[in-house]
Amino acid sequence: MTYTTVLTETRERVGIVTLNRPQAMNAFNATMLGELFDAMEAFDKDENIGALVVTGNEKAFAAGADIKEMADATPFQMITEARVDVWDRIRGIKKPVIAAVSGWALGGGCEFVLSCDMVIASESAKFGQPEITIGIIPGAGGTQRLARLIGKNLTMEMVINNRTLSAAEALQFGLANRVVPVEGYLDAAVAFAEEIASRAPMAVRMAKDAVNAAFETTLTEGLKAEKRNFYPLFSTEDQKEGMQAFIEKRKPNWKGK
Ligand code: DAK
Repeated sequence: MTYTTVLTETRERVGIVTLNRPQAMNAFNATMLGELFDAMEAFDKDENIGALVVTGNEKAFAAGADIKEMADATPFQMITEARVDVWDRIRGIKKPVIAAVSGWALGGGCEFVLSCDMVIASESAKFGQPEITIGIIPGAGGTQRLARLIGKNLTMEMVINNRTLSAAEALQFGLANRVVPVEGYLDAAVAFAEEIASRAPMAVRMAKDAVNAAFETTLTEGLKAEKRNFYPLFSTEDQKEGMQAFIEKRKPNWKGK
């Protein structure tokens, strides 16, 4: 598949998608959004891939939705046009998605990061929801996912008063898993993803699904969801292999089934 606004690359069992509109600080226009999710879904279907990394460039992960593209939109267009629904496609990705963030992650860029499963931030990463400065509010989940992740008061400050978070603050408040030097930040994220991609694929898939249930429902329902994902793993060859390998004091050899 040839894309015009994203680059794709495979390293071992990791699929990398790089946002590639540097002239616009990687702002998401309709084309880039579609290509981003097409590329992610292709990696998700590829059994040689165990985890995904999405990144931008050193200066900008993504500066949000393309303001020039949406400046004249009507509410009707915002509701009906495909570019709005498309943001939800990330929820269908079954494999772990790691955001490798350097520079600006603003507006929809920050919201996309919040929709990923884990975040590796370079020391220059900056996260913010500046929509208020252009007369709107976050529309791709920022108010909800940020509030769940970092709490209400700081979310209010970010959303209402354009407070940005540094990489160190993102780590402190649980938005980033690790902060790494700018130089080599993508390699660090890929190494992190490679470790995840080397684990038992079905268990990884069930684990992601179960953790996500914690954000969708009550504790009682969430515990049921966890059980629903736990028991079937005992029908996989990888569970037998994993436990036998432990007993035999050797490394497991995963089959992905
Ligand atoms: N859109 C379009 N172009 C952008 C852009 C953006 N978001 N951000 C930057 N650019 C363009 C600039 O216009 C400039 O283009 P030229 O003038 O050279 O043609 C070029 O990128 C370089 O930007 P700057 O000259 O401004 O570079 P600086 O280093 O001075 O500043 C910056 C970098 C990232 C701090 C600044 O560019 C900036 O503040 N950008 C805008 C950030 C922002 O306001 N983002 C929020 C956008 S609103 C929804 C889903 C999603 C959304 C809404 C609804 N639904 C599903 C309902 C999302 C909304 C948003 O994200």
